[in-house]
Amino acid sequence: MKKIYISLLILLPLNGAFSQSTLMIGNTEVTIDTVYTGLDVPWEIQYGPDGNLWFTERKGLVSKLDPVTKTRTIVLDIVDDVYQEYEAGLLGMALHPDFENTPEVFIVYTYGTSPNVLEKLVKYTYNGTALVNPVIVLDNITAYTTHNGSRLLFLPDNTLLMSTGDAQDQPAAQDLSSLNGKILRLNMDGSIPADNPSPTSYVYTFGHRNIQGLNHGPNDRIYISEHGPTTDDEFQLLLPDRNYGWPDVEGYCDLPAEQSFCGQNNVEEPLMAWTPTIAPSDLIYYDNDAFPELDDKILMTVLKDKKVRAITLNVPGNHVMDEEDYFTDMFGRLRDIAMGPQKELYLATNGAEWMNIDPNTHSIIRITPPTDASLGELDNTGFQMYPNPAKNLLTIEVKAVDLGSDCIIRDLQGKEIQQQKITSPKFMLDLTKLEKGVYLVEMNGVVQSLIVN
Ligand SMILES: [Ca+2]
Repeated sequence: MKKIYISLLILLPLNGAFSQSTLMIGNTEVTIDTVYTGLDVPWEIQYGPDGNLWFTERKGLVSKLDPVTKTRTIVLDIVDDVYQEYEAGLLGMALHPDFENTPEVFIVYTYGTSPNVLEKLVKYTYNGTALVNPVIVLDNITAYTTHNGSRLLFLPDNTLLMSTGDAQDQPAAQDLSSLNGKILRLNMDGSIPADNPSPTSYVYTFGHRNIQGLNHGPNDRIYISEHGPTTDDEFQLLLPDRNYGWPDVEGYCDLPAEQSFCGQNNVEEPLMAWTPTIAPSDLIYYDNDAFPELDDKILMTVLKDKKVRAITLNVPGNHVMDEEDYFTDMFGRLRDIAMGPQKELYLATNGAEWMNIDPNTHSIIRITPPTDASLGELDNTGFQMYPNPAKNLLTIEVKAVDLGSDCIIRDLQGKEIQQQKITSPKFMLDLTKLEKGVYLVEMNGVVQSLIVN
């Protein structure tokens, strides 16, 4: 694959936010652009069969976003009904598996008033412009300001999995009569599937703390990610009727008390446990050779460590062979990931901090792998800069026409960080005062993105 230095032939976008650039990922040049920004904690994103990107915002909005025109339409506003504080709010969403014929959307949100916060799963119908006719599928689940799970996933048999958190009541995770600290399996009408581990219980798996990732992997397997306490975030293979250990086991069954508990309680150990914690969130299985670095890997968004972790599994899918990190510190905290029909990736970014300080850093970012056609169209216009990513020093080579103009470095909001007059066709920039992250380098109307690490 041919390597092209310059790639960014764009003007600054209207709102000053990160617009479009390209980036080498290994040997693959991908295009990166912001599909939408200025959001308030986009939590769940899913590419719909209608060609729109559907997403929730935690304060209580469901939107669909046309990824071509970048037009956002709010289809549900339940801000007044949602209890939103800290991690609670409108969280998970799943479109009906046959959405084109049955346009139903399932969402999970917290409601009530503190300290009596509850969580419910509600089904809406999309009438072409809005979500209407709410039907409660399951409610009165204990919730809290933190640890509310809420990922949804349809299985091939049209039953629905829903993760619930322990809602800070740790023993509930081992209590099979509680709906907390579980993955529940339901029929779409809220009834209990006859082939659940117990035909009288929603409980599918138990011993969970706070599952934030839930999705299909290769070979009909299902994988989850889960937040540990101060240690032991986990990546797990989901098997029905298994105990995942919390709060008696953290991470692997490695301490003496854990080994004893695991031996007696049918505990499924994680495939990976991460200490220090990274705060894993949702995941997808990527299966396309357009992006060979990511092909055949589980891609898991990571909040605290602000990256995508690519996990390589063995063929049976029960052992992690390798882990690699991508997009580290580029977009802030990463909450969710989705894939579109061109095998492009969408990331929901959640700012720089746990608290939602600056909603303008909450965005949906697109990463598009190359096609032969798009590679052929790229042109070597403008200036060259290298290395990229850069650490302390950046070398820039410009064309004669650029001499005398200004070289400006901006942040992704378009704010000017650094500026200098171009007096030489080749010069160096000192980057030691810049924080790690993505910047825009602008010269004579041409803008390129720069990663500082
Ligand atoms: Ca352990």
